[in-house]
Amino acid sequence: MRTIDLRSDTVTKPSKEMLESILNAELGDDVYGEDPTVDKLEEIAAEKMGKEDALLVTSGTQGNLISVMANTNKGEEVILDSESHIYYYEVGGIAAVANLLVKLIKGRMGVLDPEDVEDAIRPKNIHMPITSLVCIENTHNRAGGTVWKPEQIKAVSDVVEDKGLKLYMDGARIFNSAVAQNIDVRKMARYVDNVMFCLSKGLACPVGSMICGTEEFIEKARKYRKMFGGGMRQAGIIAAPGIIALESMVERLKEDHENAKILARGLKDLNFRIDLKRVQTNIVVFEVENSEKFISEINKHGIKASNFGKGKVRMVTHYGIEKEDIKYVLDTLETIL
Ligand code: TLP
Repeated sequence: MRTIDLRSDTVTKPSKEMLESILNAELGDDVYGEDPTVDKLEEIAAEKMGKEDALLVTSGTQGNLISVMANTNKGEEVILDSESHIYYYEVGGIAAVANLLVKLIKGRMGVLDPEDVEDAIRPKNIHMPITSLVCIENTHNRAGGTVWKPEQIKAVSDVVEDKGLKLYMDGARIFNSAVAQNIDVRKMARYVDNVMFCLSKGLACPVGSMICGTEEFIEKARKYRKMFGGGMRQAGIIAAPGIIALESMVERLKEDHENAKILARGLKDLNFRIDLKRVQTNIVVFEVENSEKFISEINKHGIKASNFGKGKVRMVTHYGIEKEDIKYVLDTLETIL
């Protein structure tokens, strides 16, 4: 029986071209700043985001933690969406490691209202912590892969700038957002001080994420990366597929988005509760009576999905998932029902 793994786009396997690039990569010790392949990847990433500099990190979680710390001082407060990955899925690192307070606000389909952001910023008052950072997530994972439009980022950025804070974007899937809106990723990145994106999700790399920002920010980030054990030696073996990803895996995200839409419409036709407005990229979230039971049932047919809690199931389309796989999933669900 074949397996169709829709738990996440993190399950993607590298392409043949990526594997070959690893064999041919020019390597050096990146802690000494001597790996030319890492240097090249960092240059490309910075250029794509329209930022001065970039840094290869081990994972999105590490990139978020490093970035949050490089933007703040201990004891300060960070404004976050209540369903954000940083708050929800990163083991509380923002409190346990970064020693920051979090102020949660509720976004609408993953997008924060600038007025809510403004209201959440602490006034200057001797008794209060200092608000120093606002984080946004684009695409927003728990909202169902929803995108932030450039003007929505700008509106939050205007508030943040006015109050002298920093704006950070967890752009783990920023290229999905750009491709879905048919815009250059820089149109979004320009309004944030710094941004993280993942190579290891829809772009199909085996490992790695990038953080991008000013030279000063990246210098601080590099120090934190070392502190967290993320200084890697011949990291060119990770960077080489990253270069391929940025050069040739971005446009194909369209296929994942198309497959997600086919899947979502098929689920709706099968009478699953699903909000089609949220299916904007490669994530499909829908409701079932008992998500645990549902997932174990589909597992028997070789289909894997994630339990999103409260009767919600998440399926993510990605490199390696074809239209016929989506058809198989829908046919199988029809039979099970
Ligand atoms: N998300 C994973 C799981 O952790 C839930 C997934 O399967 O979607 N930001 C966002 C928005 C993410 O979705 C993720 C991964 C991360 C950061 C963390 O990236 P990694 O997994 O590389 O640490």
